Amino acid sequence: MMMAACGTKEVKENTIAEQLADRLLTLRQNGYMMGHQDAPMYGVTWDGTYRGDSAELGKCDVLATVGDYPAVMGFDLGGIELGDTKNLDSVPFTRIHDELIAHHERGGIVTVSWHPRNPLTTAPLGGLDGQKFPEGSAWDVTDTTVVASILPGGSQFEKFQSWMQKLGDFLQTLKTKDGQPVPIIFRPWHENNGSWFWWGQKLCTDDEFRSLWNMLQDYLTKERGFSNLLWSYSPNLDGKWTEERFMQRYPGNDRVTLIGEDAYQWGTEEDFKRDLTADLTFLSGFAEKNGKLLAMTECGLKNMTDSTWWTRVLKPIMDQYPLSYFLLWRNYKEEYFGPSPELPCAADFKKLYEAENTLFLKEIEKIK
Ligand code: BMA
Repeated sequence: MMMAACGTKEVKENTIAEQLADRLLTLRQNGYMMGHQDAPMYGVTWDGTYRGDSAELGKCDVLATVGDYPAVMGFDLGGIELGDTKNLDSVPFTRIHDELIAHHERGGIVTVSWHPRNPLTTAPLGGLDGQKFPEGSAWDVTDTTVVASILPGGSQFEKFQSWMQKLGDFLQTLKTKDGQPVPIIFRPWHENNGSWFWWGQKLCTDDEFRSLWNMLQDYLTKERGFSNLLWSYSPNLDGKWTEERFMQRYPGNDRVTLIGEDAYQWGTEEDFKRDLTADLTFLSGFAEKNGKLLAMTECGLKNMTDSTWWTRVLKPIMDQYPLSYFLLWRNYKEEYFGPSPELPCAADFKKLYEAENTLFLKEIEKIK
C-alpha cells in the first residue's frame, strides 16, 4: 500500500486489488454477475485452443447464445508449476495470457484458480503438456503428507518454492498494454473441505492448511509484491457449516477479501437446494459480519440434464443473497455447465440473461 503526502494529510492510494474490491461493491448494487470458466477457449461443439485457428478467436458459447460475453471469466493455471506450455485442460498458457488480458481490457472481470500437480508424487519431469489425472495430479490423494512435505523443513520444500516461482513468473506477465497489472480474483486451494485434492480436509491438519495458504500468499504478496490479487477463499458446498468448523481453516480476515463456495448439483435437486440455502445463509452472514464479498465461485449442473435448472433451481436461491457473481464451470464437449445455442437449455439461459439482476459484460463494462 502506498501513502502519498498531500499537504499535511496522508492520502492513501488504493492498490489494484482494493480498487477491484470497490468495483465489485459498486456492481453488487445492480445485481450479480454471470461468469464462465474458459469461456473463450472452447465450447460444447468447438475447440479454439489451437492458436493458429483464428476462426475460433473471440468465440464464446455465452456470446453465441445471448449476444453478450459473461461479465466474469475464469482461467486455471494447473501445469504452470512445471513450465508446461499448456494447462491441465490443454489450453496454451500463451492463450490464457492473451484472453485474460483481453477480457480485462473489454471491461470484464477475471478470476484465476490453480490445480497444481502433487509435488510429492509427480514424476520428476512431470507429465505431458496438457495431461491430467495421471498419478501425481492435483487429485492424487494417495499420500497424506504432501502439504507437510512442502512446508519449511519438508522434503519437497525447495521443489515447491520453484513451483511458486513459476506461478509468480506467469502472473507477472498479466499486464495491460500500458504496463498495468490486471486485477485478478485469485482463488487458490479451493474445495479444501473435501478430500479429493492433496490439500483437502483429510490430507492435512488445520495448521498445515493455514501454513500452506500463508506460504503462497506471503510469497506472492510480500516477496513478489503482487498487489493486484484479490484473495478468494472458496471451500466446497457443505450443507453443515458452523462458524466453528468454518473458522478451523479460514485463513483470516486480513488474508481474504472474498468468500464463496463451489456448489454443483451432483445429487438430487432437493438436497442441492437445501444445502445451498443453508450454506449461503451461513456464508452471507459471515461475509456481512466480517466485511467480505460473497460469490458462487464455481457452480453448475453437469450437461444441463434439466434444461430449466438455471431459472427454476439456481436463480431463486441466488436472488436471496448479496452475491457478486456466480461462475458456471467449463463447456467441454464431454462435460458442460454453460449454455450453447443448439442445446435445449439455451432458452432458459436467455431468460437468465434478460433478468434485471443478472449482469453480463455490457452491463458492467462502463462501471469501473
Ligand atoms: C474439473 C473438471 C476437470 C478439469 C478441472 C480443471 O472440475 O472439469 O475436467 O480438468 O476441473 O479445470
